[in-house]
Amino acid sequence: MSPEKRAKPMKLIHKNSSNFAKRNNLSPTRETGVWREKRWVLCSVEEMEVVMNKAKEIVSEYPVVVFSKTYCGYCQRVKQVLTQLGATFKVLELDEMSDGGEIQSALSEWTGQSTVPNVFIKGKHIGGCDRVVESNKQGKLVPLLTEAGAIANNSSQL
Ligand SMILES: N[C@@H](CCC(=O)N[C@@H](CS)C(=O)NCC(=O)O)C(=O)O
Repeated sequence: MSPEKRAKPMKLIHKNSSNFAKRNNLSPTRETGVWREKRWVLCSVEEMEVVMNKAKEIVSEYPVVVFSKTYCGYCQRVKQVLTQLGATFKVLELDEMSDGGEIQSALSEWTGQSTVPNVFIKGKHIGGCDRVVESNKQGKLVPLLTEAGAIANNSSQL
């Protein structure tokens, strides 16, 4: 039987690989499940590691990173907030990337957050839309963005 057929769909799209492996009688050290093009498929741990490293590199490369999906209203809200604050930020639209599902699974394992938007500032995991909006309301977002170098610091002009 092909690995694709052995991988049962689960209610939750993103689960950590060891749980997925246990449920599907797989060796947790060899294979993991990822959501790819509307179905669960098996993916080697090595392949997952490559994607995890890719996600971590992107996060360390840019002051602000938003993992997003084009059709997601929460993602649009986050991008709108950041734009209104005049921040520069890197957006990755996972639904337009061939390895978007794998990246989302890697982010889920890394941060415990399986949804988009998934926002990082200066390499630190911030969270989703609710967290970003709340942090802005509390006046904490602008200092974070400024410290990250995503907003120009105009204090010298005062
Ligand atoms: N309360 C969350 C809501 C995020 C959410 O529900 N995002 C949806 C997309 S609009 C999601 O990620 N669904 C699962 C998926 O697309 O894989 C937040 O503040 O970010």
